[in-house]
Amino acid sequence: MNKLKLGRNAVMAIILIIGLLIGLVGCNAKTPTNTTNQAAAGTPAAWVAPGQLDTHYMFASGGQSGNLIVWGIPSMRILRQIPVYNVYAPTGFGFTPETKKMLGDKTWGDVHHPIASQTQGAYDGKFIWVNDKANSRVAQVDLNRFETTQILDIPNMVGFHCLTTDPESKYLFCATEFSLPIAEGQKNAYAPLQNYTGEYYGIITALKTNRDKVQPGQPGQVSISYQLLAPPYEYDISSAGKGAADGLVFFTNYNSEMATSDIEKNSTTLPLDLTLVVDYNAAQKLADAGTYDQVVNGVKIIDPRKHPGIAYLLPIAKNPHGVDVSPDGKWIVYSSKLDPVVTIISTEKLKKAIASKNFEKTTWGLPVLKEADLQEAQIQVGVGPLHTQFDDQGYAYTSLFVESAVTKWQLGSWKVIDKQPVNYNVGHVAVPGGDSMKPFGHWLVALNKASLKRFLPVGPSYPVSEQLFDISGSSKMTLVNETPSEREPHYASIFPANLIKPISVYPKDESRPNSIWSEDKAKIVRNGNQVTVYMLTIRSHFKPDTIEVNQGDHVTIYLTNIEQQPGMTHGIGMSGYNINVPADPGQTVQVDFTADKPGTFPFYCTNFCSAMHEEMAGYFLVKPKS
Ligand code: CUK
Ligand code: CUA
Ligand code: CA
Repeated sequence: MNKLKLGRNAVMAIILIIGLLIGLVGCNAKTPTNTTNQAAAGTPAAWVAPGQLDTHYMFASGGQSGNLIVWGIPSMRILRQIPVYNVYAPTGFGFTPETKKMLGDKTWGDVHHPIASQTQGAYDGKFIWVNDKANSRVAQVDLNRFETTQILDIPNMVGFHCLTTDPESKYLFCATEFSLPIAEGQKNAYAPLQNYTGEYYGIITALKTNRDKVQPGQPGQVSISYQLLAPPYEYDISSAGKGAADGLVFFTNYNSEMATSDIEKNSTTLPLDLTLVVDYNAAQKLADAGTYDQVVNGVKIIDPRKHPGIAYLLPIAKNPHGVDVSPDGKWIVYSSKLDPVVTIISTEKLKKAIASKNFEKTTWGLPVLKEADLQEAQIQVGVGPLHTQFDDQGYAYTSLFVESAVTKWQLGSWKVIDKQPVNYNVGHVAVPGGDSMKPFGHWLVALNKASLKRFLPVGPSYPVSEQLFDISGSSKMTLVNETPSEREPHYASIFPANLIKPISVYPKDESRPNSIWSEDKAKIVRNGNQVTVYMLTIRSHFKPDTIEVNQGDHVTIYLTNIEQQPGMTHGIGMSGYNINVPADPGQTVQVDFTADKPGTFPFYCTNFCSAMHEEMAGYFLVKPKS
């Protein structure tokens, strides 16, 4: 998307010309402003009275904030920020040994795609996986605790963009956006750009979720299964098949031209780009049988050119971005950024063509399918289509970035039903369950990259905006609410609220290692220069509340909040040693540091827990060496 933003004017120009030629561009394509005839925001359909609960959760990408943002729908109230790739003081993320280790030396992530775990093709409310485009990582978020429980670095990829899962969420699939050379022991290996076509690769990674091995709150167990070499194109978005398309996974790319400079111009010379279709069962079978072609940085790599039956190239109209599979899997919907169309590929025709080896030619050693044979329809949705979601009534919704609108169309009849303006430059749209086999419909959120005059100004950059549409009617979509959000939003997963069942307290568990549950168990244990503090907290004190160590000691504090009242969080905050760790009711948290600075360090409870909250403090003393 970033590239698209940079080249917005150029892209606009090309598209407007195309649009004018085919008579598509009417007044809708003009830049919308606050004068568009949108319904007033916050209409009764979106009204959630004080004290009333929302009917849906939305887990939205927090972009460069590195967070997953949790909203209530339809109120658009922010309920929680779940830190994934960044230090976040309110939840102590990046302050405990486990979370420090998860983050490593990285100080940001670029969250694009929160992918909801599924069982039998339906959202099951257990996990969300999110990618980090910036640093090629994938993370697991546990919806029982609303916390990140794993961050996994993926070797041999730099900048991976898409993420998708199969209907049982056994696997996750992702692909490099930026092709690059691969080499043992290196993350960013060197090869001259002149050797691009021979020495650079696109990489597809298949991950196993191993989700059956994970108890709620336990670290994630996502592991790398294998990687596939792919032509050095720039892979954009992926969607795993389901239903009729089960076993396939689809990847778009916008640069089959293999441009390495002036990409804005040079990646737009072909009318069709060669997208990738992978038979992941066939590839997994090879990996399971121990068949692979090389191991690089610990990952088994399969070269699909040497194993026919794994990967195919499918030509799709100009610089496709999103690819989305209809709930029954019968239709694969490709959105062409630079053509005002979505192209519908028939899964039945695709499977037939693969089975009968009806290929046009070979490119990069991979068979190329004949698009004209597979195409079911091409729908004129409007200018700059990016992503499509589905509802439970047989309708599809495609975002139009350039036109700043959402088009509603019908599966099967391929008729456009409605188009509504959004404000402004929409990226993804999200519908509850809208990428699964069981969409719930009713709401659609447009995750816009900007807003024009919709909110009070906050300096030279505008807030981005998220706009809520009621799509429950059979024809018109109605704008009912909107809110500014964190830059920059991409995808979101929306759930009916009853699918999400977080714990309200950590149950008291005396067998939990290092926890203490009564004041007589509070103690400070010295072992050489290791000082271990077993501390508890309850309104309104810490026990022990005085800790004295020698300069140079290594200190570990296990703090157990023995409260069992929901919402009763305490926390330990201490300046001088950069300590800030909240403990939710019933939780045991760990603080680990070396007391290398002598002095007196008051610590205090960071959460206003009672009338005696401020009295809830203690002293940490470090006796100077000399
Ligand atoms: S991408 Cu952002 S609007 Cu990273 Cu899903 Cu299409
Ligand atoms: Cu405990 Cu404030
Ligand atoms: Ca292209």
